[in-house]
Amino acid sequence: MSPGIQKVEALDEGHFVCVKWEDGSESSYPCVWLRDNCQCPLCFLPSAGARRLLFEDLDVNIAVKQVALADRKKISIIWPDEHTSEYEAEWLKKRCFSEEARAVMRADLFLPERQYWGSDLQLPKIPFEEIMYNDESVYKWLCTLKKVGIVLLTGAATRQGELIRLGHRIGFLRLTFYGPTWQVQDKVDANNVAYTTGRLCFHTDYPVLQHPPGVQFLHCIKQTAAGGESEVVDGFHVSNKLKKQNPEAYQILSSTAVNYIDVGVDYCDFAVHCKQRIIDVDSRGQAIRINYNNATRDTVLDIPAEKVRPFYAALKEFNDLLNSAEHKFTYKLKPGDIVTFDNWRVLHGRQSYPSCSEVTRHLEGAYADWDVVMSRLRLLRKKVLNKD
Ligand code: OGA
Ligand code: NM2
Ligand code: ZN
Ligand code: ZN
Repeated sequence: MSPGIQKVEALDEGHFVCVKWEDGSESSYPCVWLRDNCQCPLCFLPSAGARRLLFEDLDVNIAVKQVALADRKKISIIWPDEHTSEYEAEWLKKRCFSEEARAVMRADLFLPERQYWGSDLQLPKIPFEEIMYNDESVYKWLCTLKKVGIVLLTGAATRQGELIRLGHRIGFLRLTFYGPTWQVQDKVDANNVAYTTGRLCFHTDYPVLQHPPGVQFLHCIKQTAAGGESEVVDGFHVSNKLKKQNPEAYQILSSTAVNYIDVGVDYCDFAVHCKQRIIDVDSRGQAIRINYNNATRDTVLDIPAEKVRPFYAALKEFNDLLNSAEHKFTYKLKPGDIVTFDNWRVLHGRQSYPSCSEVTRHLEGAYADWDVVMSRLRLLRKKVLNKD
């Protein structure tokens, strides 16, 4: 419950409304924002939870004509054209513009909390069947996936189709050129290096797509006796290390646009090209997505010749850090295991295994988008914790 309102007044010639709360704190709201967010049925469509007011009809220099405290839980504003708006105390409190209040709202909406890990990873595990019938378990799964970046689901059936069931628990899977789900096994004339018995060094999947899949699922249906072990590394943790140890390498990898290419036929024929920074950063220089697959990195490298060697040197530094014993975690999937991980953060690889005329190793894979996963997480949080 938010505190009631003690006092409300217009400041700065009506350009701000200052709310004094009963707990003694104060919040100041710009009038242009208040007018823009009028909640009346003319300005807002509750059934869509969306603004009806057109930007054309918003005066960005608007000032209040009159502001009043309707009761301790509501203020009302009369605008120069006599339009009237009401705002609830709780609604206002949540949208306070102070640094602290914005940080609370940000955390609530986007769950930015991360637990970094290295070889010490305690791989979180949840029984697959729990995910199938228990919403609380799905909530726990998705929260851990967001925070840690990897969760192992155990005890699924050892047949194709389990990832489709898992997808239904979130909403829907992400379709790509490799199909709604895809089969990782040794194939003749493989259209991807993943479909061989070769070692895969640390990579994120599908950096050739402009918006690479946020979440990846790999369901082990059959596992080879020799080889085929999995490796994972926390790409954000390693990026932070690189930034400290070798700021120049970090600068190069977070600014150089690298070409990726994928041409072939699978679900349908494709010719995909894209440019990505290997360490994608936000406006504050924080890593937000790793885009690195050495197999699909193009032969075309669109940078001046003198920048080529420094680029390779920087990538070597990053690749070495990824592979350091301190950072990587090794495990072997068992039939019935489904590893689920943040494909924007966690790089994965596998050891090679002997090739054989029979299929000795078979994983079914699928992708989901973070938008879909976070949406389900928010809905389940509301349901499980019974809050909004
Ligand atoms: C892939 C992949 C891992 C494995 O298919 O992209 O990384 O263990 N597979 O086969
Ligand atoms: N597969 C596993 O970036 C990539 O090519 C990753 C994708 C073939 C769907 C591999
Ligand atoms: Zn209105
Ligand atoms: Zn992969």
